[in-house]
Amino acid sequence: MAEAALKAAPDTEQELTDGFHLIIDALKLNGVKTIYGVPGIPITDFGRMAQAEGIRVISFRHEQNAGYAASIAGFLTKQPGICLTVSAPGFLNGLTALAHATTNCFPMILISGSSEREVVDLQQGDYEEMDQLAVAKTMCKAAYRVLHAQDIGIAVARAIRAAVSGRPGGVYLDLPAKLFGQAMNADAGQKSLVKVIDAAPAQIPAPDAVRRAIDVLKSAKKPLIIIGKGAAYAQADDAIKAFVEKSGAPFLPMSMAKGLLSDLHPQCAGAARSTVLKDSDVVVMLGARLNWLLSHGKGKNWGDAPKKFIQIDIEPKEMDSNVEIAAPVVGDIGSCVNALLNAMGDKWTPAPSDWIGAVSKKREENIAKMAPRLMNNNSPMDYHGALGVLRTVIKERPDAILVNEGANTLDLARGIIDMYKPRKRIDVGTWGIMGIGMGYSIAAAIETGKPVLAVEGDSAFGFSGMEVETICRYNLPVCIVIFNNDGIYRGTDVNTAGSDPATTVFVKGARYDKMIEAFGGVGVNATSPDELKRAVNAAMDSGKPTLINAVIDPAAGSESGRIGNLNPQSVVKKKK
Ligand code: ADP
Ligand code: TPW
Ligand code: MG
Repeated sequence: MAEAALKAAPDTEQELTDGFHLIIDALKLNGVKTIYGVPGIPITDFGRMAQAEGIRVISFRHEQNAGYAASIAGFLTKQPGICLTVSAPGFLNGLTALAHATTNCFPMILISGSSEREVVDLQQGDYEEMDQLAVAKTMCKAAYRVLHAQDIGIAVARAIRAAVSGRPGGVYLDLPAKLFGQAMNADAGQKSLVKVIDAAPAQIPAPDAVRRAIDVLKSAKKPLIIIGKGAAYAQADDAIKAFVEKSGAPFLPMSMAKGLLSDLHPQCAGAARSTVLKDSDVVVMLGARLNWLLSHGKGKNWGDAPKKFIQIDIEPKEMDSNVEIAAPVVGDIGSCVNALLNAMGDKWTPAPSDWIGAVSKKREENIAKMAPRLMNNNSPMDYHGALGVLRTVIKERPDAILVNEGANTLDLARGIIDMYKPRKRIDVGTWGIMGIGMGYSIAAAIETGKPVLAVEGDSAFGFSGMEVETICRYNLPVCIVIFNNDGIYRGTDVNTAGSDPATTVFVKGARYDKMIEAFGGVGVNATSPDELKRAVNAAMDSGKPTLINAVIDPAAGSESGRIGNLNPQSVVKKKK
C-alpha cells in the first residue's frame, strides 16, 4: 500500500512519486511515444504531465476519433496505440474504437479514468458514474483495473502484452481517479515498473503442419494466395514476397493488404477477382479470415470447383471457422512463411503456366475495359473520372498513405487506385464502418511522417469531420477529398410521403471546403477532374492541411456500393 510505503520512513525526508508519474514512466519505459485522447476529469493533469515528460499527446474533438487513431497506430507500428479518455461518456465514446481494434486484430490500449469505486459500486450517483470495467470486458481481449500505485508497472506490462501477443487486439485499462494522486516512495515506484521483454514472441509452426501444407500446395493445378491485413500487420514483407514468387501462384490482396506486393506485380489477380475465386483449386489464406468479405469461403462467388484451403494464422480458433481447412498452419506470419519457403526447397515447380496465363488474360481484359472510363473529364464528375486522377496522384507518390471510407467512394477507390508499398492503404476494415477517416488520417501522418490522402464519401466524412480542426491545429500533411454526391450512396432519393428530405440525402450543393477554411486550412471546390488534379497535387506537394470538395454527379452511385445484396428485402410491396 502507498500508506505503508510512506510509513516505512516516517522521519527521513523521502522522495515521492505518484500514480500520475508512475503511469507516465511505465508507458515511456515501454516505448510509448504518442497518446491520442480527449482531456477532462480525472485525466486532464495526466495529459499535461505526459506532454511535459516528452510524450506526444494529441488532443481530439471526440474520443471515437482518438480511439480510431490509436487503433490504426497499432496496425501501422505493431506497438499498441494508446487512447486516453475521461470517465463514463468519454469512455463509451472510445469504446467503439476499442471494439473495432479487437475486431480488426489491431493492438490498442484504451486507458480511461473512472469515478470513485466505492461510490460506483454502491451506485450512489457519482460524477460520470459507470462500472466501466464490466462494460469494457465484452469488447476487448483483456480488461484490467489498477487500484494501487505500486501495481501500475505490472498493469501496464500486462496490457501491452495482452494487446500485441497472439492475435492482436484491444485492451482496456481502468484507472480510478484516486489512483492518480496516490503517493509512494519514488525508489520503490521505479523498481515496480516492468519493461516488457519480447511482447509478441515468435510462434513457430509445427513441422507436421508445414509438411501438410506443402503437400496440399504441391497438388494444386490452380493455386491462389489470398493476402489479408494480418499479413500486412506482420511486417514480414520480404518473406511474403519470396513465398508468393516462388509459388508462382496468382495472389489476391484484401483491401488493407494492397501494396504488400505491388498491385502491378505480374502475379496480382486483383483485377481478376471473380475468376480466381471461382476457378482456383487450392487457396492459401495468409493473415486473412474467411468472413463476409470473402463470402465465408462458399457459395456462388466461389464457384463449383472443389477447393482445398491452407490457412496461415496466429489464432488456432480461426481454423474451420467457416469451411474445412485442409492444412492449418498456426503461427506468426513471418515464422510460418519462412518455414514454408524452407520446405519448398530449391526445386519447387511454380504454378502451371496455363492457369497463370488464364488469370493474366482476364486481368488485362478487365484493366483495358476500365481504362477509358478513368480518363473522362466530365463535370460534374463521376466516380471514375475523379478516381482516375487520384490513381495517378498515388502512382506518383507511392509513399503516401491512402485513407478511404464511404460506400461507392470506398468500393470504387479500392478497385481503381493501385497501391505499391505495404501498409499504405487503410480503410473501413472488418466491420465496414464509417467514421475512421480523420482519426486514421491524423495517426497515419503522425506515426509515419508521410503525406496522407483521405478519400471520403460525404456521408463517411461527416462521422469525424470536426477533426479537421485537429488536423489544422497540429498542421498535419493531410489532403481530404470529399466525394460529394449530396448523400449516402446517391443524392437523388425523394421522400414521397411528406416534406422532410429522404433519409439518404444531404443539403444539396454543400461546400465542405468551407469547413477547413474556418480553421486556417486550404479549401478548394473542384468541379472537374482537371481542377481536382491541380488541387490534390498542390496539397500533396505543400503538405498544407487541405479539404477539397469534389462535386460528384448525385446520380452516379449505387445503393450500398458493391454490397447492395446484403440489404434485407421486405415482402410488402412499396406504396405508390
Ligand atoms: P482481411 O480483412 O484483410 O481479410 P482479417 O482481419 O480478416 O484480414 O484477418 C487477419 C488475420 O490475421 C486474423 O485472423 C489474425 O488472427 C491474423 N494475424 C494477425 N496478425 C498476425 C500475425 N502476426 N501472424 C499471423 N497471423 C496474424
Ligand atoms: C458507423 C452505414 C454504410 S456506407 C454509408 C453509411 C452511412 C455512407 C455512404 O455514403 P458516402 O459514400 O460516404 O457518402 P457514397 O460515395 O456511396 O455516397 N454507421 C456506421 N457505419 C456504417 N457502415 C453505416 C452507418 C453506411
Ligand atoms: Mg455520398
